[in-house]
Amino acid sequence: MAGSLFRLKSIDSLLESAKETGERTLKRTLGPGALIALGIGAIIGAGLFVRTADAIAQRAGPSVTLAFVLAAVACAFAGLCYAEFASMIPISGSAYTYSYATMGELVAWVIGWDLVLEYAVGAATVAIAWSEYANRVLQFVGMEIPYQWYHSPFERSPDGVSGIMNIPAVVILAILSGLLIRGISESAWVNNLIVILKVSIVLAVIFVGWGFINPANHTPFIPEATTYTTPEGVTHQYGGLMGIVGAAGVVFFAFIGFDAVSTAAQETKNPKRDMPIGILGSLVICTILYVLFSYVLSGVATVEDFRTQGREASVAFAISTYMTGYEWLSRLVTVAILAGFSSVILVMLLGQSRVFYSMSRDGLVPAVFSDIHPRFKTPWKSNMIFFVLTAIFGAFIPGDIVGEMTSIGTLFAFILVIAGVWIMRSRRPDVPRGFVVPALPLVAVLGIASCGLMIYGLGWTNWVRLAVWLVIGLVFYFGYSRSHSKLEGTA
Ligand code: ALA
Repeated sequence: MAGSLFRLKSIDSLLESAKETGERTLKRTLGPGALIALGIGAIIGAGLFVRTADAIAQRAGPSVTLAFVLAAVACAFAGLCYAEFASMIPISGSAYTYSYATMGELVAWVIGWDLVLEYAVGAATVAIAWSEYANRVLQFVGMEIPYQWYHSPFERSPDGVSGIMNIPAVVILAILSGLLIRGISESAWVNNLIVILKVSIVLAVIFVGWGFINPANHTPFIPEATTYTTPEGVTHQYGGLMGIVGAAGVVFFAFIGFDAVSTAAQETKNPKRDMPIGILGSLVICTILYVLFSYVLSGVATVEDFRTQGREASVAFAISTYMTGYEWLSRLVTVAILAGFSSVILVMLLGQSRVFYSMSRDGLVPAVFSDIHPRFKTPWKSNMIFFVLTAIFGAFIPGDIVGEMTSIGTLFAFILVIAGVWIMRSRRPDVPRGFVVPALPLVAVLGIASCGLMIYGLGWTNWVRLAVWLVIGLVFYFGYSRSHSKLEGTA
């Protein structure tokens, strides 16, 4: 039994099957600039425009800017490890596939299961964020969604109205799942357009907002350590060092997506040189933007604002409340944010169906997840199932809770990936790698330590959520996957 838990998919057979499906013949067209754009397109989203305000309100006040630096450093370590894996095992399926070939079936299962938190729950988080800004757009034309229909039952407005379900979140998930089922081709120019749009609004907020910073909002920059209880009754460490560490776990969400760069290793002209440039380049650019943006946001509005009426569509709120004369900017930002969020949701839903497609082909989840539509050639049943799952999360769970679940799940997956690269270096030094992580044991140790620190900072409620999720996964693994695995009987 112990042997079968650690049975490995052989790297050689993976490379063979990649050949059959033509994945090895991808054209090497991407240079460093294209990789950086790919990263930024997948990275900037709800993390910056919604979660930052939560991190200010619930965890760190203005010291959220330091939290962004901490999260970025951890991502850089993990990103390098992703790049080595991707250049060694160039096949879709991401961290799940890498770990199946290196740490065995059980770990692969845990990562695949965990990626549901990154992709599906992450998509729900961004959909909830989308609904806040969609309501804002409706307000421009004199309409408004009643509070109870764009909030979960666990939320309450400052004047005491209880949420029922978040309908706009379900609607956007339905539209984008439908698009995926019909099949979309990812096009570089749409991505470039979205990147330009996102970066422009971030820069506009930084430049215009700088003049509206009220120094009183930045004093003290690191609030005194205490606790804060959200209106939903969850208590967090606020202020001090732990406030920053907790906030880093929250805003870590804003960096998710850079792993998309590593998955393009096989389409990169010169992975050895371009991978680190693409990953670190997009991270450095986003970190600079994020630090400046959060400095401005926390300086323009007060912590109290972000705890009360500025809790929603926080950026639009801050501009229209404090930046007199810039209502037009608030409108522009709101519409652009909606477009930007939609592309992030799409990427996440797509990533989710790809991972479960790979798992289904390996027999670890039912065949329905790799059933391809005869005409559209997409895993449509999988898309429908994940629509239902994400819609339930989006409709009935508050955004900060799903956001933190996404962060903790992804951090855990990162730790396993970093460990995998380390293990692989000693077990299979012979397999050629397009990109090699420099100073490996050190980078791995620092990567694991920094991700672990953020998991610690997210607090016990999130540890319990992650543990419950993993236990459900293990029940499924032992009840179904182990006996249905295509490798059954081989170990
Ligand atoms: N990093 C992405 C976002 O912030 C997931 O929306």
